Amino acid sequence: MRLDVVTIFPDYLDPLRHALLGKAIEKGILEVGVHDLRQWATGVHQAVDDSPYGGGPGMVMKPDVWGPALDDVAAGTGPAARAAALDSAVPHRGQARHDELAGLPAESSYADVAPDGEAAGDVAKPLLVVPTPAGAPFTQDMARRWSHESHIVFACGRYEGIDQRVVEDAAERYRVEEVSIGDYVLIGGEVAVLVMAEAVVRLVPGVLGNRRSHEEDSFSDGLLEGPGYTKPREWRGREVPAALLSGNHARIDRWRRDQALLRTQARRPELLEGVELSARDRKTLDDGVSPEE
Ligand code: 6GU
Repeated sequence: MRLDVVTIFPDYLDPLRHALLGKAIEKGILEVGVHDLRQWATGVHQAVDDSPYGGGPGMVMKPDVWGPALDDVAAGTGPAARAAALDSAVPHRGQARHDELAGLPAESSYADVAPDGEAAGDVAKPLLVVPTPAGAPFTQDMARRWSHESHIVFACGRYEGIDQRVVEDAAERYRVEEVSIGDYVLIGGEVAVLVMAEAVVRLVPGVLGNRRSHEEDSFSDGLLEGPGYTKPREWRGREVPAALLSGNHARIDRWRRDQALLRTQARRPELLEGVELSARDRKTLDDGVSPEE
């Protein structure tokens, strides 16, 4: 999977190199390019924004800067062809490309065949994600779908957003999604990109050591995940719940399901509407306690 981020604050994306995502880069599963939008700015002031038509506060990011930037990042041309990979990134498919090593602009730096047996062609149109508080909610389902993409480009807006024509025009070269990570306003899309990149990349096979470890995540069955415990068995006078010490796997599974149900009822009751409940599930929710307790 290749991720490209276009931003006026490239340093903000440094955490993509660390921990889980850095590991994925080192393993060759992930390739990351961060591009400074100002490379596409023209004129003496290198302006990337201007006052909004119709008046009002703030500034809107200029289409004549974003348009060429997204063209180049889709094609791997122009400024997008060089200095794309972060320090720890190893180019995927194992080998550095000679044009990159020579610092030469290539016709296209990206492989033109999508992985996972996808044919090159229209399905190979990269996904353009535009983070905005006015977007559709980013969900675990979206993260799962995006984990199969071969190329995702994130366009980080600041100020009052990007001229809307950029999003419309980009649909010629990309599949475009405007998304929000929650009902609050951030200064720009950079932190939202870190959130989405981590949610997506951890689902790519080979990134997490244990494949089962996301089958039981919160949301994977529509419920919040219940509490977890490790040694010691008693700590500061608090015991690990007896069901977990029973060695009876049916009882343990039932207890875990009950904890997930009760926690979801307490914290996110609206999620229960999307979950298929057995008679036993309903009894736990009605009683407010697990029968395995
Ligand atoms: Cl994706 N961007 C910005 N700027 N603010 C947000 C957001 C995204 N999601 C919630 N608030």
